[in-house]
Amino acid sequence: MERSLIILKPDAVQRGLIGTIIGRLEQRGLKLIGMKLMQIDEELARKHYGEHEGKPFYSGLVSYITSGPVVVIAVAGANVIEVIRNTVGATNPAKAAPGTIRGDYAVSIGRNLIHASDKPESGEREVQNFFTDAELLQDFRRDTDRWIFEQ
Ligand code: IDP
Ligand code: MG
Repeated sequence: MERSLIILKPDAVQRGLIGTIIGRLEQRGLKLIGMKLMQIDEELARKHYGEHEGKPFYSGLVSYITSGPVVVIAVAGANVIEVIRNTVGATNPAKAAPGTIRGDYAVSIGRNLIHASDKPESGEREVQNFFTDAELLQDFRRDTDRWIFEQ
């Protein structure tokens, strides 16, 4: 079972898009197992975006992600990494397909609304960076699962 971390970035919160974006994730059929509103501090931001250290956009990225409250969400299920990345759309919203979250609600790469883990190992690491085990309802039964996954 894969796990993925989603972050509704500060621009999503400021623009009042929390409900809209979570609605899209729910409608896709994703099972949310953890969710909270928080402000990311610089230490956590640097840990989360460690792979980008040294790139020209890194300091702007750390300022952006720490600039205001975010909503962090953990998702569990088969293939959730691929499914969520496709729902989120390309990193640069100018190139993201219509119908994706970034393609429908954003225009600029430095304000692209949402983070989603890019591979299963990052999903695991990122979920553990943001949630304690006690905050995750990993095993709750969802009655609609049999209508979303072939059993
Ligand atoms: P991803 O969020 O689609 O996985 P990454 O390449 O992992 O994209 O980049 C992480 C984040 O860094 C992006 O979501 C975006 O917020 C920011 N970013 C990436 N490239 C640029 C850039 O060229 N200019 C400004 N910000 C960027
Ligand atoms: Mg990434």
